[in-house]
Amino acid sequence: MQLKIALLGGDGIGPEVLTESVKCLQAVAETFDHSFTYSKALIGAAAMKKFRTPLPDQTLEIALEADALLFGTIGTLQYDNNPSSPIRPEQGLLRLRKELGLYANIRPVKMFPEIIKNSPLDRALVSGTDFEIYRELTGGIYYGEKKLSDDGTVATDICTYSEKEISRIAHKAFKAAKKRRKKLTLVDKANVLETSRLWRRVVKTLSESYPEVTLECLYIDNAAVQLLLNPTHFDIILTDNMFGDMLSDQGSVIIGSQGLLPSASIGEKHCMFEPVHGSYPKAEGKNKANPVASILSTALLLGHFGMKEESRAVIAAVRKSFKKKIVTPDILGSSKYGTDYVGDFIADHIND
Ligand code: GGG
Repeated sequence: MQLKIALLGGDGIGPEVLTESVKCLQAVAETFDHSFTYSKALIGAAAMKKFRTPLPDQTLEIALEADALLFGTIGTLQYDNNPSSPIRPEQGLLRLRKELGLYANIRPVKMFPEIIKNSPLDRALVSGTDFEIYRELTGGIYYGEKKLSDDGTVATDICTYSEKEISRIAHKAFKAAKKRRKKLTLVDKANVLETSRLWRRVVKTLSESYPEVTLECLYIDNAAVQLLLNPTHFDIILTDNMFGDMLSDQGSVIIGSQGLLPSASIGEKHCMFEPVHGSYPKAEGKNKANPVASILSTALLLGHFGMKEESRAVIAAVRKSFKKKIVTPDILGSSKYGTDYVGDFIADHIND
C-alpha cells in the first residue's frame, strides 16, 4: 500500500515522539512491503514563531492533501503561563480538526498486563480494563462563542450541539459496540445541561436501531467515580468534547501512565492519529518522553487502512518492550532508557 502521511510534530515533546513513530512506520513499510511518504509541517507555538499563526495555510494544505496525519502535541509554558493571550497554540489543533471534519475521536484504554504494576489502582480492580472512549471532537463548548466583558470580570463560553453532530458520532459508537461487548455508556450532565438532554434524546432514539447493544446513561460526575471503582465495567463510552477530554486522561492513569494512550480522529474524508497526552514542556529535548502513545497511534493508523497484521506487529513490539523492561522512566522509575532507545527497540522488533 502507498500512503502520503503528513507529520505535524507541534510543540514540546511532540516532534520527539513523532520521530519514533516514523521509525516504526518505516519498519512496517520494509517488513510488509509498503511505501509511506512523509511531509512535515509546523503547527502550534512552533508555527506561531515563524508564521505568527498556529495553523499556517501551507500546513493546512499539506494536511488536506495527505492520506493521513500523524500529530504530536501542542502547547508551551510561554502560553500556559499567559492564559489570556488572544492567539494560542491550541487554536491551531482545534481549527485543524474543524477544517478536516475530524468529528470522532476514538481513544482506546487497554491495560497491558506486562506493566499492570504501574497502575496506582488495585491490581484486581484494573486487570482486564479494555474500553474505548468516543469523544465528539468538532463541537460543544470548545467551539462555542467565547466572550470576556470589557472590564474583564465576566466570561462566557457557549456550548452548542445539533442532532446531526450527536447522531453521526453516536452511529460510530454503536457500530463499535456491536463488534465488541455490546455495551454503550453515554456520559453527560443531563440533570443540568440542555445540550446533555439533547444527547440523551438523540442517543436513546438511535439505540432502537441497535437492539443488540445495551445502552446505559451516566452523569459525568458518577462516570468519573465508576471509572476508578470499576473500570472493567466499561466497553464503549460515548461523550461530548469536554467530558471526553477529561475522562480519557483519567483512563490513562488507570492503565499506568499518560504516556500510553493513543487516539484516532476520524471524519468523512480525513483521518489523524495522535497521542492523547499533551506537550509535557518540562521534558522537551531531554529524551525522556514516552513514545508509546505516539507509536500505538501508528498502530491505529495502520488498522484504519486495513493493515491489521501490521497493526498487530506494532502492538506486539510495544509489548515486547514492556516485557524486557525497555521503557521510559514514567513506566519504571529506575529506567535509564530514553525516548530514542525505546523507539529503536520497538522498531527493531516489528519484524520478529
Ligand atoms: N496530543 C494531544 C495534545 O497535544 N493535547 C493538548 C491539548 O490542549 N489538547 C486539547 C484537546 O485535545 O482538545
